[in-house]
Amino acid sequence: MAEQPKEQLRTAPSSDRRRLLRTGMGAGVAAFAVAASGRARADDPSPPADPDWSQSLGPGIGDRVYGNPSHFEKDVIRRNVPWLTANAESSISFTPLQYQQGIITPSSVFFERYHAGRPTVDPAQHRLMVHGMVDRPLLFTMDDIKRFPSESRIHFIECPANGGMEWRAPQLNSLQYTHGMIGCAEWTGVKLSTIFAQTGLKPGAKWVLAEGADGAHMARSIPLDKMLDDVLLVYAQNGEALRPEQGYPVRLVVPGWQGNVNIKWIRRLQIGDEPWYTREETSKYTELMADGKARGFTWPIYAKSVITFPCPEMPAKGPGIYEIRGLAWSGLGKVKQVDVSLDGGINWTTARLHGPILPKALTKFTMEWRWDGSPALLQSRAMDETGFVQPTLTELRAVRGTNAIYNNNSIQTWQVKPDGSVFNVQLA
Ligand SMILES: Nc1nc2c(c(=O)[nH]1)N[C@H]1C(S)=C(S)[C@@H](COP(=O)(O)O)O[C@H]1N2
Ligand SMILES: [Mo]
Repeated sequence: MAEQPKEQLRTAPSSDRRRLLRTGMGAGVAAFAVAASGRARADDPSPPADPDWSQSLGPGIGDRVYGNPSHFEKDVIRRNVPWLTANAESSISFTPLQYQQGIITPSSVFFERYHAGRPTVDPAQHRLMVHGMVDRPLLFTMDDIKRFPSESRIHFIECPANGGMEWRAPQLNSLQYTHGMIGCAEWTGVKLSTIFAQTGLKPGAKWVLAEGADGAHMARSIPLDKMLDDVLLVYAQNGEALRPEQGYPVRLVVPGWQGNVNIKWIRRLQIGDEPWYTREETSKYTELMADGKARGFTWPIYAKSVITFPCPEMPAKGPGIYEIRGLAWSGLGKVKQVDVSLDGGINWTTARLHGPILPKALTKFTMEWRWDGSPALLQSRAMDETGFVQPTLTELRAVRGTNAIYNNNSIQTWQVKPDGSVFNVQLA
């Protein structure tokens, strides 16, 4: 908004200059009142007048309390789609991305995915067993794990079923439900390479089975190369202990790879020379292609982005100046560029990327938008540092068909109507 004439900025997007002149207050104060409330009367009790609460004491510091958001922020919560799963134990809740500011997802609203509910794991009792093609099979306590040299890194975790409901037609008019199976956090833990340096690895070792302690004993075969490259055994999230929802006391974070390999409540790592073909890599998490064959072991999350403002939950409020905001990510590395279209992909403008731009992390983008109130079709398109460009849904369907559930990284279209309301639509 830097090149905006000063006058327009001072009176704010939706101001009415005639109303300003009628207030009789100082010009600067009047402009502020109009900007904040859309109304300005000399007898208005709201600030800059002093309301009661600004002239008395508030509550003092608490004793041993864990803080909560303001109660005015009560809508910022995870939500689930009741018809999506048969029960709450094998289900998913969605991150309220429409409220996320910046790249970090607060731990309290980070999406949750359970195959057998959320176990209560006592860290004092928990053990991680490392065995198979190793020189020294070892059992690690949580104290053992925390003594090793640590790493803190910011990464997203996305379930590949994110957007899976949208393959055939738009289903849910909500950013939270079309894109909320993702979160990005600062994770702290130990590199797997540090753990394997303790156990040693036998020649020929190529695969690692990672298994959870929950009732599902969710287990995935992961190539040893990836494990040694950048995988972390994580015990902390956003500066505090991992949340039970995210796998307390310890989980895998497999940067850039689909959510289900990020095994939570991890209790076992077995080293082998071939994959195990568990239920999660045969019946589940394979992709049924148009020809009826299924492909398996599709690990990385490819370049993807979405506009978070405006969106169905966050409509525009009348013509004026806005900042289109969004998030972009890639499991292959850093986001290099994001383009935004206002006309359904005919014309594109390069958006501004905001730092930090980190590999395999959410990246914020913005673009100034002067909206004249005419209908618009908003889209964003991410490109990552490998040159991978986020596809349209039509392009994706041509390759993958419509049997698919997983890995829908297509360009999202938000239709903005003249009244500012926003709808999830798909272009033919
Ligand atoms: N042990 C175990 N690990 C698990 C799961 C599970 O049900 N059990 N769900 C997986 C799936 S499918 C996803 S998408 C991610 C979600 O991580 P989150 O719940 O921290 O968001 O955890 C993965 N790790
Ligand atoms: Mo998932």
